[in-house]
Amino acid sequence: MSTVREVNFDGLIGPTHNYAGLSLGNVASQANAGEASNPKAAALQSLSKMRLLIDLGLVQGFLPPLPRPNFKALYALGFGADERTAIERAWRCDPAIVATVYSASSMWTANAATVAPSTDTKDARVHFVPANLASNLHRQFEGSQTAQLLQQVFADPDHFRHHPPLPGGVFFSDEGAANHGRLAPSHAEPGLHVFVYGDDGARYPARQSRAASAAVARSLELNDQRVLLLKQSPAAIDAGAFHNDVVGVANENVLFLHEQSFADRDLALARVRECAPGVEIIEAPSREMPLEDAIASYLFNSQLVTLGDGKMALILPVEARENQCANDFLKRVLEDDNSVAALNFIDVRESMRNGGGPACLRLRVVLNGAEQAAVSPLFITDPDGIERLEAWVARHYRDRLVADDLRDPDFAREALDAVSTLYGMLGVRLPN
Ligand code: SUG
Repeated sequence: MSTVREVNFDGLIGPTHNYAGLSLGNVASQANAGEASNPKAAALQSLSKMRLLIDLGLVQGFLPPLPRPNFKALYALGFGADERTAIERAWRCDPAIVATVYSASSMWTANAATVAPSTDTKDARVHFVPANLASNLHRQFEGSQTAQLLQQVFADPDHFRHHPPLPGGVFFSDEGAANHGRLAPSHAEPGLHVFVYGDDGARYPARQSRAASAAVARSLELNDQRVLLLKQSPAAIDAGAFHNDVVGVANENVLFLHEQSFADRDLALARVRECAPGVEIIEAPSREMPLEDAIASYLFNSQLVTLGDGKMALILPVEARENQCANDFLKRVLEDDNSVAALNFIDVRESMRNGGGPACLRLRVVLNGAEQAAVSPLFITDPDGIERLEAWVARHYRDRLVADDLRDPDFAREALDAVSTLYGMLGVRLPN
């Protein structure tokens, strides 16, 4: 039996999780701006999701939250050289700036990087391009720190190759694996890399540029014949699909998606069929599943995972069960003759209210046996590890956070101390 498997690295939700309405075009982020958040519930939800995947027999990795607030950024913006002064002055200047440095957005590790397995790269190593997340201020603080974390997780240069985030800011705006899917007969075999970019024509900003997708494909050192660049539908972006993973997900030979994912649907699917022979496309037609319902339910922002028996399961947000169209469509998917054998619904409502479903919360890395052995065990968890993380959350997190709390320098210290305690407990170096 092949020892190649996909390992998911979930983002553990940090103690500053809040609803600041920072993401234009992200319907949930905009709708919940200013609401009270519950960081403790958020983190426990993310840990329950990890536990479910372990129970399903998968290897589960995680990335600890990045330290927030990001005082380095406030100092660099000229707000002063000590924590109290910097928060106070930044708040007086513009509370939105304070919100950006507090954001716990590193939880959405689908945006951490784009990853290519060693079967697909020229030097037969696993390649990582951390996303520059240039489209949003709060997210562009992540790239360099995430890169440092990934280098700790995948430290062995014989197996892993790390590239820097793309330079050039918005000219090469890259949001990582959320706009990338890999199709292959199985995880172990060479795959087709499908990069989906946005373009002009949408009311909301397209957060992945074509130039960035092409640059990521080059950096990953993929075979040109196995790269497909497809344009996202402006209608999907305008309806709230700010990342392509809001309207589709791929796993091995299966592509599960909404009819309105691509600008030119017929051409896109024809190209996919041509480049990935044997692909199984499970498509939700708009008449059965209006785009608005697809986005409200985050049906396609599910994890599609292969279980030990080779069958596939969808890990879906509970919102997909609550939405009539999504629920009916899912019932049909289960009854039809296709690879999806099971549905698992999970509650990640705290993240969902910022536009982050199950698929946003994980970075997928396909690894062979030797590569799995080379991954730092500090970042792989099991039921006991989950319990330790839950105890840490219970000890350090608040169960209510509102915008005004962010101006309190004591809360800033509390959050930073909690995260450095965690890094100390795990034996992981804090990124700077
Ligand atoms: O980048 N929300 C994130 C959600 C990311 C979801 N990821 C994927 N689809 N893969 C974003 O828009 C909202 C933060 C706030 O408003 O406080 C936010 O950043």
